Amino acid sequence: MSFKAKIGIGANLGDARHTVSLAIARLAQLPQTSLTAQSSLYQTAPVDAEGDDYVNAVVEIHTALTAASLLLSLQELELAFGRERPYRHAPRTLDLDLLLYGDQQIETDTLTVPHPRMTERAFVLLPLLQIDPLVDIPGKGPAHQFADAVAAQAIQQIT
Ligand code: A4P
Ligand code: MG
Repeated sequence: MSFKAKIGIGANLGDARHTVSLAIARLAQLPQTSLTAQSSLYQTAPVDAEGDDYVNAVVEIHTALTAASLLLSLQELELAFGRERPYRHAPRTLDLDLLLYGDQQIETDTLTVPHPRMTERAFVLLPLLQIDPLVDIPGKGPAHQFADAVAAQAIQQIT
């Protein structure tokens, strides 16, 4: 069985634009997985965080990996890009968030899906709506209804 998943990508250390592009290529190479859509890259002001502007993007994959093993693969990729975790919301070379996994709602010690803060963030919502304008957030409804509330957040399409 295969699931459609959406992954949020963010970086604000080093050559963030290059990192995000490489990360998308690496996601396409995950086992039992194909990349089915990718948003533009966006330059975004940090939200609840410090440091330089971020580069953000969202991709869609079809995958036979379980949500748990997909999360492990995302964390391995973060480490491969030199991610360190000195403190919460610290600047990061690469952050990969599992936003949506099929129509599932998941709540474990290590994984919450849909990603709990995705509806409050332009850097997630705008790229997500770019690749899937009618996307539904399980438990919350159509994603587009949250776009107005984040309209004041600074975000600029760069590719
Ligand atoms: N975890 C639980 N659910 C998930 C999920 N759906 N996807 C757990 C990924 N991880 C999930 O994450 C901490 C723990 O969350 C993991 O161990 C995993 O088991 P983390 O990546 O180590 O820490 P973090 O990213 O610093 O914290 P968090 O809470 O994930 O932060 P957010 O909400 O991801 O926010 N501003 C702009 N402009 N662009 C950004 O990309 N990103 C953040 C991080 C803040 N501000 C930003 C951006
Ligand atoms: Mg994260």
